[in-house]
Amino acid sequence: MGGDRAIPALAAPEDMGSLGIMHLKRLWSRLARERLGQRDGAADHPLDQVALYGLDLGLLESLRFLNDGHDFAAFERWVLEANGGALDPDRVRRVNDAIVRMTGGVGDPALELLMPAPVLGADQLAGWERDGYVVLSDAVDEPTRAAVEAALWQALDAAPDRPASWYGRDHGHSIWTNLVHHPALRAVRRAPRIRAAFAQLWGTNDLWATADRAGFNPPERPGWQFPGPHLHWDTSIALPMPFGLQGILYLTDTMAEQGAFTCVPGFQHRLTDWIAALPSGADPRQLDDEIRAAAVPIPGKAGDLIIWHHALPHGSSPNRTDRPRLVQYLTLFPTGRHDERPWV
Ligand SMILES: O=C(O)CCC(=O)C(=O)O
Repeated sequence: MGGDRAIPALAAPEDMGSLGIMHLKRLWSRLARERLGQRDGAADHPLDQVALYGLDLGLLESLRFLNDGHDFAAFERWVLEANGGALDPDRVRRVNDAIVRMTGGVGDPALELLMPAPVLGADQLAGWERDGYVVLSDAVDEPTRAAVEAALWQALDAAPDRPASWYGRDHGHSIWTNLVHHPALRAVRRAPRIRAAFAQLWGTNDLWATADRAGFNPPERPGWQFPGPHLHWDTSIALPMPFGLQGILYLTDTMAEQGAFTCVPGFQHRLTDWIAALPSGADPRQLDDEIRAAAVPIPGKAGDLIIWHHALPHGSSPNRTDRPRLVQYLTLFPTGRHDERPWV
């Protein structure tokens, strides 16, 4: 922990620290200054996202670590540790190139990522336009899927054939787990078919995958009721709603009643009118019965990825089977894309 209360200078984005990564020192110095009352504005947020997600670091865990007041050397050690002790030089090059481009410089044409071949067919795209979600089957190959499933069982210290081990886990009464940094989850974030699907929907391959968690939704039983998430939005619902995507990978076959991902198909087309029709003073996040009745659970096979438009109210659902639901959450977003709307 840094005991020094002197306000550090705001580092330049191109300050590479000892790991050779741009922007990390600036992020550290900005937050250190903020803790001492010196606010430097929010203009850096798109850079934060690329630097952190580019290195497989979650946004919240990173901010939590930095807000604990560690010095920069400790932050660099933490970054290295989260990456298994070594950084992939290609990743570092790509992160630095994106930071250069985002701060007005010229990127290296050799690092430009061409659009991959499309993986979503005409029917899927028509369904996407109508419903605001799409299911990509075989999103990862079987060894990649199986490795994440195994990593999750191991992280939970649980086993498929020991139902008693599915409950009482140390992350509490939640379907979110703490499993983020594992080579198997990282492989999913880099899976070519997943990237191709997001590239197709975004219209660019200049994308970054979020470092998000794995999830475990066990069957309900006395003492363990489904804790949510119930239908909600993760984004501001200030209008106009920009384009945005979220995703979930089923690690095992998932029936509709097995705690499946649930959403209100087509709501991306209705959001504006629905908000306009709300009685004055109504809280739009208190979803009404009509919306709840329109929510549909989306079953899928192991290896299916569901991508949804972030304007859809969505959530998980109670698991009424005898098998748990195992998933990995992730989304991919373009370089420089950052939602600056106020939270509504
Ligand atoms: O786990 C699920 O099915 C829903 C996930 C969710 O609500 C979210 O990612 O915001």
